Amino acid sequence: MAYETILVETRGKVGLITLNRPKALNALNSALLDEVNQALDAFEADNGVGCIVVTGSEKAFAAGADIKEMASLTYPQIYLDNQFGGWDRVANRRKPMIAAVAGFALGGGCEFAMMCDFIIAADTAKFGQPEIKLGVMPGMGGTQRLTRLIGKAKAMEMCLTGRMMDAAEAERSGLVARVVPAADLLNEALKTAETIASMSLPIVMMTKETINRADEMFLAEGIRFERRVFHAMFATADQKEGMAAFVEKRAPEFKDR
Ligand code: CO8
Repeated sequence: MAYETILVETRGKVGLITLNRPKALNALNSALLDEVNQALDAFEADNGVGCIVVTGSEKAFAAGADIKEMASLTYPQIYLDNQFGGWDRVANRRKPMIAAVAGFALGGGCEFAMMCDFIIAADTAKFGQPEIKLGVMPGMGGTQRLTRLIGKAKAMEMCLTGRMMDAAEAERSGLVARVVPAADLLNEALKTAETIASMSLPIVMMTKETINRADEMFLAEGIRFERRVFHAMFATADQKEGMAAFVEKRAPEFKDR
């Protein structure tokens, strides 16, 4: 499959998507969105892939939705086309996704990173929701996801002023899981993804689905959902294997696919 706006490869059990519009700092246009979804469709259909990493360049993960593509759209056009509705498909993937972010993650770029299950950031990363400066606001989930991740005070300040947050502040605020030296970013993200991909795939996917309930449900309902899924895990061979391996002091061999 030949892609024009992204590079796609598989490294062991990890699917890697590299955003590749260097002249536009990886601005997210419709072609890129379509290609990201095609690549994710293929990774999700491939039982050999256990985790997905999305990354950009040294200078930019992505500098936002493509402003040039959007600038002249009218309200009826953007509404009728459901502009960027395809991002909901990106956000609702079932396999785990890690964003490996160096440089700018602005506007839709920050929102794309937050759609992933967690972010590993290079010490060069800069996060921001500068849409207010363009006379709009975040439109790919940023008002909701950023607020849940870093809290109302910081989310309000960032969305209302458009200021950027560096990697250290992003880690302190809970936006990113971990900050690593820029030179190590891809290796660290791939290593983390390999660790996840070495686990039982169905158990990983059930865990992801259940953690996401924390955002979508009230606490009591979320805890009930967690218990149901936990019980269901005992119907898998991987649960039997994982616990038997611990008791027998050996490494588990997960096979459910
Ligand atoms: N869209 C299109 N092109 C872009 C974008 C973008 N978001 N960002 C950068 N580019 C282009 C520049 O126009 C420039 O192109 P050219 O060489 O043809 O002039 C090239 O990339 C390099 O950029 P700069 O020369 O500006 O590079 P600098 O290093 O000087 O600056 C910055 C880097 C600070 C990142 C700067 O490029 C910038 O401020 N970019 C815009 C950031 C921004 O405002 N992002 C938010 C976009 S809006 C958005 O994401 C809304 C999402 C929700 C939509 C939902 C719809 C339903």
